[in-house]
Amino acid sequence: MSRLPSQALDHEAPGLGWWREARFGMFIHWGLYAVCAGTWKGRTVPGIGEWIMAQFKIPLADYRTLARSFNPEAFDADAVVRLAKQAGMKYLVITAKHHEGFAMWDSKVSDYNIVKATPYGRDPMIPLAEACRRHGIRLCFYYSQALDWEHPDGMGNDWDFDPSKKNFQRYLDEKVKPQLTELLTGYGPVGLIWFDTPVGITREQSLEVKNLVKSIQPDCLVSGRIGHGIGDYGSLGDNQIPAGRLHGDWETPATINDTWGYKAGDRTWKSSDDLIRLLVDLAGKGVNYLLNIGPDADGRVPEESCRRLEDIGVWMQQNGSAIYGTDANPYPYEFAWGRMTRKNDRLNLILYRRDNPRISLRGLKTRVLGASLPAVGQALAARQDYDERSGMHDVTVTLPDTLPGELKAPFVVELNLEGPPEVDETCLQQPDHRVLLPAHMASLNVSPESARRNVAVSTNDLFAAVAGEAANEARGDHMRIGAGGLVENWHSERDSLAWSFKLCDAGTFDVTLYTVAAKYKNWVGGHRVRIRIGDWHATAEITPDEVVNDPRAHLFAERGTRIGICRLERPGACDAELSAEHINPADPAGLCISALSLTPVDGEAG
Ligand code: H79
Repeated sequence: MSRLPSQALDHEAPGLGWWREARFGMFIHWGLYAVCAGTWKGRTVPGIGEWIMAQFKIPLADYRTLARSFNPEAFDADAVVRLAKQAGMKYLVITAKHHEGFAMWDSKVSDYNIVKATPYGRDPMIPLAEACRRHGIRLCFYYSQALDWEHPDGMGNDWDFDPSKKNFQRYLDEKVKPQLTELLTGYGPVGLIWFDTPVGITREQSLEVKNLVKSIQPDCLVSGRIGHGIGDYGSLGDNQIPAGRLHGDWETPATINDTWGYKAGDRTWKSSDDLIRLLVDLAGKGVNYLLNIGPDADGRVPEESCRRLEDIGVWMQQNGSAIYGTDANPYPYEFAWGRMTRKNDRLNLILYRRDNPRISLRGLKTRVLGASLPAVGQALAARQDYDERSGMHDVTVTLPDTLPGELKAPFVVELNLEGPPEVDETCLQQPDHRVLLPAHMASLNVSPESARRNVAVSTNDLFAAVAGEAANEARGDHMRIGAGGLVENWHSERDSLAWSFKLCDAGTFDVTLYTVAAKYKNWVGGHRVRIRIGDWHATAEITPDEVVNDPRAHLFAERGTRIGICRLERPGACDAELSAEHINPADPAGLCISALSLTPVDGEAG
């Protein structure tokens, strides 16, 4: 069973239907930081560009002069919306006000806005709203409700303003609420307000802000980062890819390179293929993908972003039916061959490669009525078996000898079922003989001593606020399964993990344990673990034997450690246990587990 947290809602948000159907949206980060393009007085900001003011503690009096040279004459609202539409995106979220505090619309609340303070002198949200209406894209606004480096009472700016003199409520009343009122009354229907980084905001204050939104536009959604678990849907961490299916409504905001706001030197462009895989990966886990572009100070969208969005659009044209309006993979785990989504009585198998003449699926109990390649309307032969001795269900679909020319990986194989899919939710040995035991499917054995060290996480902790928007988790400082599906915060040698799984064929396996670093931190390792699988056991030191090269590991460094060779003689129910003999105190993340994998040694298994 999957133990990934679910987004606990105290209500069913009205108007969430379009958002669930959409699955894919465009994020736009645009503000004064685009003028710096990542550099201030010859110094380039490490990391994300829109944080330059805070990173260099630029005095407000200096930062605000950027407005004088902000003249984005090349901004073409219609072209931006067409770019989103062509990419297959269904909603668009633009930074009305980011942490810097600068309003990107004609705000009467403060002159610190694009109309009053720049030579441009126009409100880009007007043509943007019109273009969204014209092209059928939902217009949404990002609004930083807690961090505001311009207002003396906003959170975050402690270089111009004395934190001890701040009255945060005054900032909410003087700036946040009147500005949100403008955004919700001046531009027609707003799909959602994307709140972010709820540092230093109380539950009551988050509720006040949410209630204000609903009082003006009852159907306008609020993002999970409003704080305190009261959003209409959950927000994963920036660029976070969970390890398995999530329950409830989730979204991951993500970048095409590494920055959100335009940063001239950031050349870390993900490939179109990687971006398509990320979209597929998230859809398979029931997560919306909100993919960012950062226009420059002229208002131009970087060429690299445009090209990648066009590539995604071509793929979506052909394969969108496996993404839009779908639910997560009914299996709690992911597959080596690709991902799966579900729509009613249909399963969409999205294959990353065509490296086998057949695709086999274990554990599907529902009868398969037919299989096809929907993109080319070609039926495929499918066989379904049930082995009474092992209790194992098997489906095998035969792929054509060569894929039709217009089909490019990842490609979709559709399975039409007699009813809603019913699947075996235990970890199963896969048809390629591999066994993957993901951390989120483990049962945790937290010792009473560890469990007692439960602490409240302060809402002033920036990382807790962003990475832990899954704020509804009971957070303690003991071992737990985080929103991303990792076993994290393992600091006690008394704690352990266990999995049960089904083995179909006896064999000899390479056992590898995958461990992860804290976000943005280096991988440390150096722990000693003990692993038992059936009667076999081994101890090992966590060393970086294999570098995981997966987009998911981009911000969360992941390494595989070879544990040993294990022989499993008896097919059937098996179990595995992982315990810690020594946890390296030098690792800030503690022991953080992604998965245990058993790979058949060549020529042995089966
Ligand atoms: O809008 C984007 C980011 O600016 C915003 N969320 C996405 C959607 C965001 N707000 N807070 N954070 C991200 C956390 C920021 C962490 C960091 Fe830093 C900023 C890491 C490096 C720069 C703060 C400053 C922590 C270390 C240095």
